[in-house]
Amino acid sequence: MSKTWTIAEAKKIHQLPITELLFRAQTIHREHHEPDAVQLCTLLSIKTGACSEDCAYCPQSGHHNADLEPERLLPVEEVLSKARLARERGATRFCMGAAWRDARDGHQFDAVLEMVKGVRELGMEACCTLGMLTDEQAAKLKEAGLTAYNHNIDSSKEFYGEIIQTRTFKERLDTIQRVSDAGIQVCAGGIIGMGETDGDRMGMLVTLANLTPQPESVPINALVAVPGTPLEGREPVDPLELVRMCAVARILLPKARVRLSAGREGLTREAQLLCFMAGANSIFYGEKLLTTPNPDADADMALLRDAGMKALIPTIEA
Ligand code: SAM
Ligand code: DTB
Ligand code: SF4
Repeated sequence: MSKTWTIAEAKKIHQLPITELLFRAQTIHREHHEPDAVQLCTLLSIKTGACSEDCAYCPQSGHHNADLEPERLLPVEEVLSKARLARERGATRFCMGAAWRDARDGHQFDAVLEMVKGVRELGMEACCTLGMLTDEQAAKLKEAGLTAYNHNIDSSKEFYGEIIQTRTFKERLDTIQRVSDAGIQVCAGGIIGMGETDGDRMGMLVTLANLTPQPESVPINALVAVPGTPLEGREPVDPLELVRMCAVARILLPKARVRLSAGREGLTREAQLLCFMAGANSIFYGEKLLTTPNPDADADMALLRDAGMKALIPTIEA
C-alpha cells in the first residue's frame, strides 16, 4: 500500500526553498529513473475542433471562437505515416488526440483501433485521448495494444467547475478508473496558469498521487492562452512555478513519467533544464501540440545534446 498524501503535506513541500525542493526531487528521481534520459512523445490531433465540451482553456471547444479549422477524423494511413515520421525523428511514443466529449462506437472508433494497432506495429508506444470511454471501448483499446490513455483532471476538484461546466470532475475520475481496470496505463495530469491557487495545484497533484495505481505518466501543462477562448490574454506562468510543479509531481509520484507538456514554447533552455532537474523526464516532441505550436524538433535535439542528455531508446516488446 503506497502512502496517502494530504494537501497540507504537498503544500509544505511546494513552499520549500527551490534549492531544497530540487534536491529532494532529484534524490527521488535518481532512485527510480535514469537522470539523463528524456522520453520523446509526438502528438497528433486526429480529429480537430467542434468539440461539444466547454473547457475554458481549449481552442477546440465549439463553445468558443478560436481561429481554428475543424477537421474530421484523419484517415488511418495518414495517421500512420505521421507516426512513421515521428519514429524516424526519434520519438518512442505516439499520442493521438481527438476533440470528442466521448468516443462513439462505429466506424470512427474502429478506425482509431486500426491506428493503435498500426502504431504498435511500428514498435512505438501508442497513447490516445478520446474523451470519456465505456468499459467495452477500454477493453477494445487494450486488445488493439494501446499502451496508455490520456485523460487529464486538469485542476483541483474545487476549481474544476470554474473552467468546465459540461462535465464533472467525478466523470473524469470514473473514466480514469475504467482505463486502469482495463489494464491500460493511465496518463493523467493538468494545467497551471488558469487562475487557480497554489492550493488548487496541490489538490490536483494529491488527487493524482492518491490514485491506485498511480498514473504511469503525468503531463504538466502551462496554459497556452489562445485568442477566442475565455482564458485568452492570461499572463504566462512564471517558469519557476512550472519547475515547482514538476518537482512536487516527482516527489508525490516517484515512478511516474513527468511530462513537461504544453507551454514549452515560452520557456528558455535553462528553464527547461531546471524542469528536467526537478524530475520532468518526458516532453512532447515535434513542431505542433494538437493545434498550437511547440518547439522545433531540431531545437529539442540540440538542447539534449548541449546538456549532455539523451532521448529515451525504445525498449518496447515487438
Ligand atoms: N477531448 C479529450 C479530453 O478532453 O480529454 C482529449 C483532447 S484534450 C485537448 C487533452 C488535454 O489537453 C486537456 O485535458 C488539457 O489538459 C490539455 N489542453 C487543452 N488545451 C490546452 C491549452 N490551451 N493549454 C494547455 N493545455 C491544454
Ligand atoms: C496533455 O496533457 N497535453 C497535450 C496532450 N495531453 C493531449 C495537449 C496539449 C494541448 C495544447 C493546446 C493545443 O495544442 O491545442
Ligand atoms: Fe473538447 Fe478535450 Fe478541448 Fe475539452 S479539452 S473542449 S473535451 S477537446
